[in-house]
Amino acid sequence: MAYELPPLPYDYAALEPFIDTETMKIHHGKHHQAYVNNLNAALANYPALAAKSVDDLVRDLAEVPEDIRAAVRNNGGGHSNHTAFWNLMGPVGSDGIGGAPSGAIADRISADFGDFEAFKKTFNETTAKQFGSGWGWLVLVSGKLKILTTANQDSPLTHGLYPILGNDVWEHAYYLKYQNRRPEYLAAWWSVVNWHEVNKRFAVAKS
Ligand code: MN3
Repeated sequence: MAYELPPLPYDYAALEPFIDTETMKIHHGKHHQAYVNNLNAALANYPALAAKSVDDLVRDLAEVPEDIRAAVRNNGGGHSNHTAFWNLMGPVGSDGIGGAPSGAIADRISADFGDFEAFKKTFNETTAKQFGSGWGWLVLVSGKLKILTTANQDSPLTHGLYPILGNDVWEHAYYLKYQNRRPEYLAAWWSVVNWHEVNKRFAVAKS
């Protein structure tokens, strides 16, 4: 079965004023759709691979035949990363969106980074430095939270790590509103983080 673009779990305008409507329409409807289309094209002759969940496909990237591996890495990664990304954000003003974290992830952030402000600062500084396109991630390594970045659409899943939180730092995620001011986008983005979803993903990472 072919991969499909998942519907955005909220309105395109729901992240205003932090992420603008037009950026969300292009990012979801054009960029993410292109990853899905390109992935389906790459796997057209590989039904067994196309039957996997996109996360499993990316996790088992080493098993993908070499001639389509780069296409799967970029487009499978793009599909997996963006699917997680949409769910890791939520409508401004809703319960659990933005503000300080709650639940188990709040305790673990305090334990591993001192406090939420220190964590945010480290996450923003680390992801601001990612050269060109890529992602900033929060993952669990040997029971401890770690912040890392990947280039382009590379996924932590390929490295055996489950993404708990991730932010897209490619210019297409922010250029219309923030132009080249990535640090401003990074600072504003925390206002739309969905802490319910982060806690769900933290539970998966621990399991
Ligand atoms: Mn993107």
